[in-house]
Amino acid sequence: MTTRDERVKAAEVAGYNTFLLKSEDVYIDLLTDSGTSAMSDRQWSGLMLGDEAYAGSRNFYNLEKAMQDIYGYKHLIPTHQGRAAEHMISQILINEGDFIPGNMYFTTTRLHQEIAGGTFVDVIISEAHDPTSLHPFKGDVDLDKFQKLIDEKGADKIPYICIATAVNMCGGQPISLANMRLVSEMAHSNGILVVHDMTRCIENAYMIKDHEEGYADKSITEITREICDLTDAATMSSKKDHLVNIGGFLAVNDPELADKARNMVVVYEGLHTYGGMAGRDMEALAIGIRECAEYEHIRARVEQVRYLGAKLDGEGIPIVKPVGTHGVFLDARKFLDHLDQDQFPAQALAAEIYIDSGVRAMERGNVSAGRGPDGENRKPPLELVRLTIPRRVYTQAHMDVVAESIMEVYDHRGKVKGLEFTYEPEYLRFFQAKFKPTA
Ligand code: P61
Repeated sequence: MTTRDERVKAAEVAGYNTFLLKSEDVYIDLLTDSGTSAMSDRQWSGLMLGDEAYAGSRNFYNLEKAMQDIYGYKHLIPTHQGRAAEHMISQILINEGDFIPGNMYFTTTRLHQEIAGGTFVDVIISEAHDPTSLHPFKGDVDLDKFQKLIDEKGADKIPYICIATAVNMCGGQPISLANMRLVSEMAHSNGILVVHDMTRCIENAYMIKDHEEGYADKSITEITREICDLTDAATMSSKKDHLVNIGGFLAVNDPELADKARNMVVVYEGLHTYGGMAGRDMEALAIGIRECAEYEHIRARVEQVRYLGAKLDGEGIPIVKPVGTHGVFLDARKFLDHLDQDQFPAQALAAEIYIDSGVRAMERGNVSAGRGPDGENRKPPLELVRLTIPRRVYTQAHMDVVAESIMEVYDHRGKVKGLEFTYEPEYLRFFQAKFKPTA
């Protein structure tokens, strides 16, 4: 525990950026669910079975088998985390001047597409940009938007469509299998590949089981396979669903694409049988892949997120609804409706919550979206603060403490000041930017 005075000081030193706080100054850490989940006894035991041979470690083959059993992709190229897989697939498939449609942007994904010479195009349904829309599958693709892009730019300028499961930036919102099937058909009939950002695929599968018609009696693994079978390749940040602190991979079906990726991984990550991970980490990951698909686990995980969401919603706090899979997202635009979007309300709100209680959250709005090619802030429709729940770490009592703090901040919301940059990095500015309160 820290005192309020200590937190006021810590927030100032961190430039009002929760990424720049020291974790020892944080009481309940809801910055991210990335690499922050608790490994099980079985995963910890796996660490002791590390085969640290440079080449052909037995842990690699266990990992490859676990990935193939649960997701069904043919080839596995391990990486140290998700963005390394995004880098490789972008460099291999995108040519200068290409367009890459996706169901909402993700920060690292879009950046790698841009670095490779591509332009990201948002084709998610409009409901995804509206925190109050109760659409049950806000991760769905708007097929008219996708078709329009094909008509306007030509299918030969679209190497692939990137489909995320449990779409992060709009609140961990699922895509339905019915929609995915149509997207896959439309893409493939135009010679466009489907690349799956499967970082939270198991969480999406739970949502499908929970409320897509016809799936209540299917298992999480059956649903997961059905999702993956509609796609050609996948990027994975194993730091989320897979319950490990580090790791990721690229998975592909086409052997030629696999060869290109294997050739590239040795340049940037390490040999193709470890890709930047230690043998022991691959073993813990192989075990995590199987554990995360267990119904009891995924149900407890998503329902804990829903518990916090229901609590805040019940108190009239503006949140993104329906509550998604990995966190509760506060609608900062509504919460701090006295601030202009260029005063970074979500950044200011995340800092204020930290000062109130030591709870650390993350900005997901104007700062995260960065600047467009014209140099202006992108000003995304969603201006959110993400209260992200790590897996198997916190209890419902922790959720109660978080809810109390949010309610307290809500009571004095009119006093919260906006922010302006004092330092703005070129890439992924939200990670390292610094701010000061506006006068
Ligand atoms: C997160 F503020 N997510 O949610 P890597 N795709 C998706 C992700 O959620 C994801 C990656 C790819 C993080 C960490 C993080 O703007 C940020 O293993 C859907 O982190 O490289 C990561 O996977 C990249 C936080 C990343 C951010 C980027 O907290």
